[in-house]
Parts: sequence; C-alpha cells; structure tokens
Amino acid sequence: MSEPITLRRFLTRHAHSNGLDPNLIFLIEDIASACRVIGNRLRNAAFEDNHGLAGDTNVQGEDQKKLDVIADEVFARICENSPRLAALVSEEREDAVWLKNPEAGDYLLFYDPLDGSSNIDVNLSVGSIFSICTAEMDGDRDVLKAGSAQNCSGYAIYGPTMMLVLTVGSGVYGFSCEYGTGDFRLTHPRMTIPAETAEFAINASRYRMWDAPVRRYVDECLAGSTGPRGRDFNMRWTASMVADVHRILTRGGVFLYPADEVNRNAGGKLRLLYEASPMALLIEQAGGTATDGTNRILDIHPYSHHQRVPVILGSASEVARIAHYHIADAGSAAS
Ligand code: P6P
Repeated sequence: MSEPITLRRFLTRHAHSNGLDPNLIFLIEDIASACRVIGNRLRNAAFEDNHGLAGDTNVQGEDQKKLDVIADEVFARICENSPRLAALVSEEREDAVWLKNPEAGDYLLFYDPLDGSSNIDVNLSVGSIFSICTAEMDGDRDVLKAGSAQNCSGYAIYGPTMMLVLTVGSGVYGFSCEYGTGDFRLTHPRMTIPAETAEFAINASRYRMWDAPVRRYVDECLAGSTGPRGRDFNMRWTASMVADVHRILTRGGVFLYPADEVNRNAGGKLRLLYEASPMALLIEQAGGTATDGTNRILDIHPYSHHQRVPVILGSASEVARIAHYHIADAGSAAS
C-alpha cells in the first residue's frame, strides 16, 4: 500500500484543483500543529500535574480544567501568527481577540479548544473543534457569521488514534496522526454518512425534560422491532460531541441535544459558532443534515458569540423524521 499523503500534500493538491487560498492552507496547518501539541499535552497530563481544575470559571460559567486553559493558550499562541488571521473567538474567552484591523479576505477562527473535557479524568475521548470564516470588508469587526459562511470546519479527536477531520467545502477528509513522525496522513478520504441508520445518541437522563417530539422519536427507537419502526436501534452517548460526531461520520447515526425544559431559556446546550456550525458543515458535506429541530443550523444567523442552539444532526432520514415530529406537534398545539 502506498504511503497515505500528508495533510500538506492534500491541501496543496486541493489548492491546485480547487483554488484554495495559500493563507487558508497556512491557517489549517497551524490548527493541525496546535492540535498535535494539545494531543501531546493530554498524553502527558498526569506527569505534568495538568489533570483537575484550574480554579477559575470560563465565560460559560463552567469550572475550567487546567487542560481547557492550556488548550486555549496553545491554539492562540500557534495560530495568532498565521499571515491573514484577524481574530480568534474561543469558547474559553468572553470576547473576540482581534489580532489586527481586519482587511477583506482575512480569516476569523472560531474554536472550542477542548470539547468534552469532563471525559479527561476518566481517560475517554475528547476533541478540539474549529471553524474558519473570512472577514467581508476592511475594518469589519463582525464575527457573527452564519454557518453557511464557513470556508473550512473540522475537529481533532484525541482517541486511540489522534485524527484531524476537516472539510474545505468539497467533502470530508480524515487524517490520522502518525506516531513518531507526527504527520497527519489521509486515511479516511471522502467520509460519508449513510441516509439510513439504527443508532441514536442522546443524554437519556434528561428524558423527563424533553418535548413531546423528542420523546416520541426516542420511545419509537426503544420500542424497536416491537414498535412502529419495525427494527431495533442501538444507543450511544459519550458526553463528547466530537466523539459522537466522529462515530456518525464513520458509521452513520443521529445525534440529539435538543431544547428541553431546563436549557430552553439559554437557547439549548451546545454553542452555535464553535460547536454546532462547524459540525453541521461537516455533516452536510458528508451527505447528512443538521437542524435545531426544524431549521437548518447553517442558516442560523448568530446574535452573540456564545449563543446556544438545539442540535439534531446525522443521517438525513432520521433528522427529517424528527423535524416532521416537531412540525406535527406544533400543528396539533396550534389547532
Ligand atoms: P451532557 C461537552 O461538555 C459538550 O459540550 C458536548 O461535547 C457534549 O455532546 C455535551 O456537552 C454533553 O452534555 O449533558 O451529556 O454533559
């Protein structure tokens, strides 16, 4: 088997065939470098006394883990020197960090430096999520971009294999980090999601808080071959969006973090700019769909950096079924 091509070779080939901006390539490679460093810090956390809490809370009001802070600083330190990067928007920071006065064509980087960090202390998979958009006009300090404006999105998953999974708008590609050289090599070309699936991911402990359409969907999955779906379903929940999305990109499925009685006032659980939008782009590029229950995630125009949204994403037929249940429920409520 010929050696899988490196991320750089893939991007430069893509530049030649699809006209990728070299400055976007530089930024993607900087992100890959940051993820490689974060992966190494995760592996050595026990030896560097980096497990546990940092003793502070982030803008989300969540207790920051030491590795949340480290991962955020690694992203910023490595990416801030990227030639046309104008601003960073991080889950861990209240405001956008402006690196320069934006010029048209500069890039904006949105990132969740360490997603699912509650899994670290129990040695389960975590990830980093990133999204890249362009500044539209000189001096335009607006970072509130709809997901459809993304040039690139992706994630690193720190699992048995460290992988980088990304799209630049023409399919989803997975790169495995080669132990020893640290090269990211193309091992998963053109990742696609089967339209049909028999696996769903949801935090079932919130059952009593769900709205009727979500309960109906999950009840029917649980009824399996004895119920209206006429087949059995499997359930997974990893408490790490990156790991659940990676599984869905690899073998199909549907992921639900819906609005419920408790999170509705906050808008949901997951953040739009650096969780829902980048994942929604990947899912659509892989042939799936991503909604907030009824509306396409990529069409949502944010009103704040840390806005939260409900997220239903994955195999198109299941996402469509859940949207149908929401619409039917709204119709019956209105009549
Ligand atoms: P829960 C991690 O904190 C996260 O933002 C996502 O990665 C994950 O899908 C979700 O929250 C887990 O939420 O309610 O299971 O802790």
